[in-house]
Amino acid sequence: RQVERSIRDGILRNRFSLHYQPLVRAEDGRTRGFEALMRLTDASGKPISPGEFIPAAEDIGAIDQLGAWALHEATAAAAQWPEPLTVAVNLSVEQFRDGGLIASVRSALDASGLAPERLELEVTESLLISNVEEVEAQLEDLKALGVSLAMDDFGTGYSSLSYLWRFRFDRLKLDRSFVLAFDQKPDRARTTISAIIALGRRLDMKVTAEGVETRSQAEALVDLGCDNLQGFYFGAPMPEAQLREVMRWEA
Ligand code: G
Ligand code: G
Ligand code: MN
Ligand code: NA
Repeated sequence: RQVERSIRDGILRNRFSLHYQPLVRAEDGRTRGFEALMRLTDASGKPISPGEFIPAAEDIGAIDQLGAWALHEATAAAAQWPEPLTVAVNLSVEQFRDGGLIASVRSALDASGLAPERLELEVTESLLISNVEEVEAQLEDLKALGVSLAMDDFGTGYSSLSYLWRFRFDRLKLDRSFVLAFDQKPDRARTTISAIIALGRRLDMKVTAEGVETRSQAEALVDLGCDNLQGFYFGAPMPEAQLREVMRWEA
């Protein structure tokens, strides 16, 4: 398949990169960190959607290598940012299969010198569908390294609530469909989101709303008590060079 060729080619020719999207604090709108999002271009420089190349990379067994690269790249970048800005890296379920994940995270932390508290790892609910015990053991090992763990895209999976009690995630990232729901059924959206925030609180998790695109959405989410916000309203994913510009740091 074309996308598989682009992945193999992309690895050989360094066509993968990371973009960074700001994650802001609800109480004052200040940036507390960035989520790293993987990007790939084809030979002509045209971007290939992560929605396409991530699953393909999982299929062909390339995600371990790419995931390890992303961990190294993102931690190396974040180590240059002002403290205490954090970086979040997405992990694929596949990275929990071969047993090399913990070593890979440790190696990225060691190589970059980044304090573990400044690294956040995002996993989706699908992680907890099979091999729960094995996965949980690895999540414990990751926590023991001092990194924090976020449940991503919360509310889209099959398992949402049934697995929440099983493991102490530090953060819950509300899927952006909840934010979209504001524009359709504001009252029901409000009730649903505030119940999830209350649940998160009770389970000692911070709650991030994703996909915030408008000021009125941001205000409503702050009112409801979200801890952090992320979305195009605050900033789209951008290359590191641009991020430095936006944040006005010296290179
Ligand atoms: O980047 P985009 O904004 O289009 O992301 C699309 C999807 O790809 C999201 O579900 C995101 O979690 C996933 N994704 C982006 N970067 C990475 C990555 O580095 N590793 C993994 N496993 N998934 C990623
Ligand atoms: O699954 P995950 O949450 O890791 O994926 C993040 C994806 O969401 C990325 O593809 C990113 O480009 C996209 N994204 C980030 N902010 C917004 C937003 O405000 N609106 C929309 N529609 N997508 C967003
Ligand atoms: Mn994510
Ligand atoms: Na998400």
